[in-house]
Amino acid sequence: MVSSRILELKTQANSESCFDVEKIRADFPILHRLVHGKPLVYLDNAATTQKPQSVINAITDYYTGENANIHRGVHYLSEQATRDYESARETVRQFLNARESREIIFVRGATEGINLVAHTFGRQRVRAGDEIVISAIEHHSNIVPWQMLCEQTGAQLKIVPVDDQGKLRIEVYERFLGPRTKLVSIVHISNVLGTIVPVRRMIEMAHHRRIPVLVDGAQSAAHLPIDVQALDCDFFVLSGHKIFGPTGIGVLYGKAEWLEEMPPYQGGGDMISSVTFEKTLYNVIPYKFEAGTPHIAGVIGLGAAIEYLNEIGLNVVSQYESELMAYATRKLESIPRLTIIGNTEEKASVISFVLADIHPHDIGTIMDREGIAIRTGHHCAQPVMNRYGVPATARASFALYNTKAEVDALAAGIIKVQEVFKG
Ligand code: 7TS
Repeated sequence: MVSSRILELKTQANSESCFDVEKIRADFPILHRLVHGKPLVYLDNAATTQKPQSVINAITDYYTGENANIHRGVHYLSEQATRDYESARETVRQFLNARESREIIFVRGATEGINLVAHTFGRQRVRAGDEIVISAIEHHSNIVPWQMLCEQTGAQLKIVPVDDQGKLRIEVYERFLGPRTKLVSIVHISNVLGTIVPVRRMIEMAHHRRIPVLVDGAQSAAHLPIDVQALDCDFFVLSGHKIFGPTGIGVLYGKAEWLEEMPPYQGGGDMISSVTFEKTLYNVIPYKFEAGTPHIAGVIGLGAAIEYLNEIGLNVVSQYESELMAYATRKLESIPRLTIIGNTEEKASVISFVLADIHPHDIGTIMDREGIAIRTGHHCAQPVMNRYGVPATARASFALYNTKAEVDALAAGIIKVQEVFKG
């Protein structure tokens, strides 16, 4: 008993001493620039995160000293580029704790990952009368591909509703799961409400009925440790640019048994094992899904981003960010005429809010003059706006390099907006 308490204190002390936010900020060159003559306060991390120097260096080093196409040359540079590309795949495998690296497919981002599954798994398995279950708090990229599939096949979307706080109504979800359900595709963390969706439990419920589940991890992978084996999800997607890596690169994880069964997504080089005009034989996974020259520099940059995150540790990040979220929530709640949209207990990294009588776009514009970058609009989640009866929200979204001082600047900025409109 005593020793476990000592261990707990040691772990706590460790995580505090490991997390030095100023040291982390020093790794991100852009955080030191001015915007409109003021220090940049970057609170638009749900849209994209900034890049540490190590990621920028990895990309520069690749183009400076190693650029070559992969999987096809016997020359030195091609072999080195291939090694680095494949070693990044292994880095991603460990990051997600996938069983095998062939379960890791490089795509352009979360959007392409979802489209890939809709086009392959979806077209192969979904028929008229079937159902696909999503939720009321999805990003458009986890709505539209399924709508398109439904239009093509005659299948139907079932939308799990959300309560006033932003929590999914699990009892309705459970009722939706039935013999016609072919897939559940569900967000892990909402990009508007910040809700952490209980995906583990939802996957378990779906698996009871042998229904596969895709998890949209676009907003979770930078904030929570992900273990696809523990989640037991069938598919998981993420975007590199939201986890401190480059744009244009992302990951689709899929269980090998699904990926092997699925037809290819695009045809071209690298995805074949042999081609004649009569018949083409496809390559093994993951290559079957990686047609054409991939985003090699992007993959190498993503590998560097994950190595950067690994050095800090997502457990430590998650603990730091939840303290920052609690601080920011208290601070914003104390501002009169401000309403936070999304108030579940389980929230991460995102605070959406509205101010009485002031359009979010005006909030964003005035904040920008203060050097504060927040997002305003519908955040590519128009159904969420409709659900809460607002045309748009202002959204502050946090990452591991944000500080309490920046939260104070945000709050001061909001008060300034209110003063401008009072005047
Ligand atoms: N899923 C979620 C939950 C997202 O938040 C986003 C992007 C995507 C999928 C798509 O990611 P992409 O990298 O393929 O574009 N979300 C946001 C946002 O909140 N503001 O800008 C992009």
